[in-house]
Amino acid sequence: MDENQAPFAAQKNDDPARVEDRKTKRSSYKYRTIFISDTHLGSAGAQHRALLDFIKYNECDKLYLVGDIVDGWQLKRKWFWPQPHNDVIQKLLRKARNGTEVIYIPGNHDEFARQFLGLSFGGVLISNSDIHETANGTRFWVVHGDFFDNVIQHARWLAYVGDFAYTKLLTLNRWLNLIRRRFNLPYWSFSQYLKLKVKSAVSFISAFESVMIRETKKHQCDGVICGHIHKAEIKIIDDIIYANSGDWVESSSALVENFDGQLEVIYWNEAGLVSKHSLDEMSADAMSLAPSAL
Ligand SMILES: [Mn+2]
Repeated sequence: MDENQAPFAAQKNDDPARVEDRKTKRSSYKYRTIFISDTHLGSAGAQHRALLDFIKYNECDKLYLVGDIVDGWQLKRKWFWPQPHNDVIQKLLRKARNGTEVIYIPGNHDEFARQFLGLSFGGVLISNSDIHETANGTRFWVVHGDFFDNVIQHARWLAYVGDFAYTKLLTLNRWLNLIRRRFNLPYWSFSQYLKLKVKSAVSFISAFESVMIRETKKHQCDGVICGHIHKAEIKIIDDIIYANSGDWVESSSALVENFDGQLEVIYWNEAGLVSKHSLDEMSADAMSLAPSAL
């Protein structure tokens, strides 16, 4: 079966990153580096179940939090901080205590953290951006990406309106998936589906990607790792590697670096790994977003 066509297919057992947990019978994965972004803790859309499971069953030497980890915009509107969101923060801090190097790059939704740039809290270093060198010597510029998003830079109120509509869409998405869960159907992201269908969203994504590539060349790096647009990706544009760590409100996705330096996009849900995509396997149509049943 073609893996790209079957997003919910079981993974092969010869996966080098896989380590069996004898007690739980669950697979644990170990990576050189993990990149997660756009978890939007403090907003109702945050998929804390999938995220907690991901943090539990994935280990790494270095962890990048690539922005919008906490949603300060939503919290300002209405305080919402359930226990599982707290658990996510606790588990991330525990990783830092247990020897994982954690670097937190604030985004636009958690820009309050930008006042602490260069400081370290509980072993978590806060930085505006970073250069990450992979095991095979590829240099990546790691940044959230909102600095180069014109809508947010030039018309802040417009970004808030967009955020409001987006929050409504995520609410609809949540209801849809509550119903799907009741019928034992797998999670399906309505908002990601729309994003890929709506022309203006698609052209926004490609405009964002072009700007990131241009900026990466200025920084003299081989590639860029960013978040912000909630669309996990790894591909080559104009000889530069464009990688996006995705999000945990729509698609539950992350970016990982294996010990040989290869990057992969992974999709996760509350029951574990859904699918993995390396640079070669990712293509515009390989997104595992088509509804299996609706
Ligand atoms: Mn953002």
